Amino acid sequence: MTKRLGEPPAEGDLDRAERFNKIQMQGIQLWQLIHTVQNAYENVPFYRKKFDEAGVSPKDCRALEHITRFPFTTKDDLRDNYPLGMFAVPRAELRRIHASSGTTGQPTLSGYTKKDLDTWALLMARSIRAAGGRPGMTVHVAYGYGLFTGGLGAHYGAERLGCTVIPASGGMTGRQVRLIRDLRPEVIMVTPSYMLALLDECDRQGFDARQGSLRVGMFGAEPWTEEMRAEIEERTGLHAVDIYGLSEVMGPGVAQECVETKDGLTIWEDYFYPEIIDPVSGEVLPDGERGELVLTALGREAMPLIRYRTRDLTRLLPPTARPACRRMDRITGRSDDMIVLRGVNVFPTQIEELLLRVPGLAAHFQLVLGKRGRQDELTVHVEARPDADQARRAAAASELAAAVLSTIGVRVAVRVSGPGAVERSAGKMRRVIDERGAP
Ligand code: DLL
Repeated sequence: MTKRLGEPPAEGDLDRAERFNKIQMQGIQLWQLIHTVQNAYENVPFYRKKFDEAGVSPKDCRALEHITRFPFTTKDDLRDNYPLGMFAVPRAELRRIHASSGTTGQPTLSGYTKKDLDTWALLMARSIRAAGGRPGMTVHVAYGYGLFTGGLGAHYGAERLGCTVIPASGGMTGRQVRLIRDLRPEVIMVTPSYMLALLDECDRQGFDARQGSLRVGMFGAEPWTEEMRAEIEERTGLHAVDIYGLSEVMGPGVAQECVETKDGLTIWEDYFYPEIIDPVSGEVLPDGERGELVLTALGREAMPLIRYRTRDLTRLLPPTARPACRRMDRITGRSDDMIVLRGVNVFPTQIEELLLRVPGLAAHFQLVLGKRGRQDELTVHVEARPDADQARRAAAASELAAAVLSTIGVRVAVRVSGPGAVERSAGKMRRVIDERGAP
């Protein structure tokens, strides 16, 4: 499909950092890094101990490449220091706390000072503008509001840009579609999987989204593929762009795909310093190589995070739309989402990519891990498109199984069900269901 690219923002509307050259960017990054490392060492006992144990101190950070002298921070560190141990400011200076629940139930918290919230709104406004949003437009926010950073992050960014916000949050799908029909937003911000649920609801209401008002969709918070982009753009006529972030380092708005290039996520490097490491050895890899993304939040007051291991797998790419901001490729998955099936690594995104190429299959799917005898077995549970008859469904099941075998190299079972059979989620979709029980 040929890509219909959108208009970039006018040069004069960009933030200064979006126009920086590499030297200017590196200057800002170093200045911010030095202050962040100092803030962490002086105000967070966890970091003081960790740096002391590693034999490093803020004096060792005089150039950007010195960052590799400092130890990584992990999700376990955040859990171990729950609730307030990672914060560098007295509690009274915190203006907000978000939480991410994770899979283990032990939450990790993320705290913000007034300045941190201001930076976040600035970066979200920048992201919405990079996606094609403009002051005066209406933005429908269907990311969840609450402890999750998606809703409030999007909300304050859209207000900062000068947009009208519809704080729909997740759920009540029928009402959301009515609001979209009545209020005619140009921009929608939502997880890609919930966008599909909204589109199915549009079909149920007999509303053709292509004839509607939406021009831009900002999709993130979970992995998705180029095939999903094509599917959503085809059904809506909007520009579907990727947005990335995580609550630990801020929330949405760490990186944003620019609508004029649609070639991966531009990292807002004036506030985040990215590295890619080998997830096993921890060795830093050169730009272009795939590995785990590590982020340092630059200039964050309440919760300085040094070299945070995101567990997200991607690679760094040279700048395109903004001269001094490198890009990151789509996230292929998280290291903890990876299924190892009879020795072969399988990511849900690989399955999504393949199934969307099979005629008759819809984008709603889950991967169910079970056991047959002593062997693990993976079943792809996927819905048929409403117009696919029994014969097409059966053919689609074999086509998908064959495609998985030839591209990923592993045998899977495929169950094709009727429309509506796969669980819907109003936020992040749970792609993998493990039914193997305790070993
Ligand atoms: O998901 C923040 C967010 C909200 C991002 C809305 C974008 C839009 P957490 O709940 O802390 O924060 O989850 C962060 O979600 O480490 C990735 O694994 C995944 N993720 C976020 N954006 C993307 C994306 C929010 N564009 C975790 N593509 C991250 C793939 C993503 N995965």
